[in-house]
Amino acid sequence: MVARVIRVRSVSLVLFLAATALLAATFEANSLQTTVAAQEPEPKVFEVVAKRFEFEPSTIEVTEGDRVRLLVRSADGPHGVEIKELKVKKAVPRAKPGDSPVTIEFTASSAGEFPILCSEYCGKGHEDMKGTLIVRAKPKGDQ
Ligand SMILES: [Cu+2]
Repeated sequence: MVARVIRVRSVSLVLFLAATALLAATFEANSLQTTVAAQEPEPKVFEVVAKRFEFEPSTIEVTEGDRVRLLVRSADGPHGVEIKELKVKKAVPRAKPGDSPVTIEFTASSAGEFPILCSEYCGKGHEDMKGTLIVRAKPKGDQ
């Protein structure tokens, strides 16, 4: 009987040690992840409204190499955001109260001016619904 109690105790001790080791390992992995995440550049965030028949703002300016995040909402019916050169294409649904915006993320990998198009037919002015993404060349000497 006594031996049995001791055995139960040592089993729980082993379990406790294993759990502690696991916890420590998890903690280490987590802090490692945090370090990696901290090295990634923070995205440049733009709130964009898509409406018949324009994007607001219609011009978005970033620097080459920037990570870009667009938070897009429709102010009326369904629209979409398409930047062909960057292989961006995402539908923006009809405006509904309480909706969260559509998130589009990409890296502005090369300098230039890229048309932002509406990818969903949204009415008579659809073809004219255009914005511009301006990617400025990275200043020289800046890595
Ligand atoms: Cu549209």
